[in-house]
Amino acid sequence: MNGQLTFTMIKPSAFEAGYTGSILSMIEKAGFRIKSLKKVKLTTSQAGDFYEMHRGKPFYEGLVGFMSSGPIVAAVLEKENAVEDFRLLIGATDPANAEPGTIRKLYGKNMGENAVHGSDSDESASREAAFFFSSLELS
Ligand code: IDP
Ligand code: MG
Repeated sequence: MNGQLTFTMIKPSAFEAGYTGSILSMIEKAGFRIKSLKKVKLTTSQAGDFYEMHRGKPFYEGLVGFMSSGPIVAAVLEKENAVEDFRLLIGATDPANAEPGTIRKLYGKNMGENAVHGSDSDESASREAAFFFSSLELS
């Protein structure tokens, strides 16, 4: 059975552009409930740890620099089949390849500044939620 939770971040460029309200509205309209929510600014070290699995890839340094360049909004979302349904809602990693009507198509600029993060598995969702939120904030 697929899990009920996923984790998302509104990335610095989308936050800075003032898309937070519109993106959260799209998420709620798509049937996700916001379980936990906060605005934070990551240090480069924290962003580096969050994206640990990408360490060594050509885009890693740029990704870490970008994700620590300004505030982000982190959230845990609840819905049946959350991980898969949320990936459909956000669209492909590169906004240019994302389906019309998806969050990345609407609010992403390019492959790096693609508006939002979405967990890729139930295991990632658990790890990522615990990275940002205490057990009290997740209850
Ligand atoms: P995902 O966010 O769609 O799961 P991942 O492959 O997990 O994509 O990559 C994490 C993030 O790293 C992407 O959302 C994007 O911001 C950035 N990224 C991935 N591949 C590239 C690339 O080829 N160039 C620039 N940035 C990239
Ligand atoms: Mg990913």
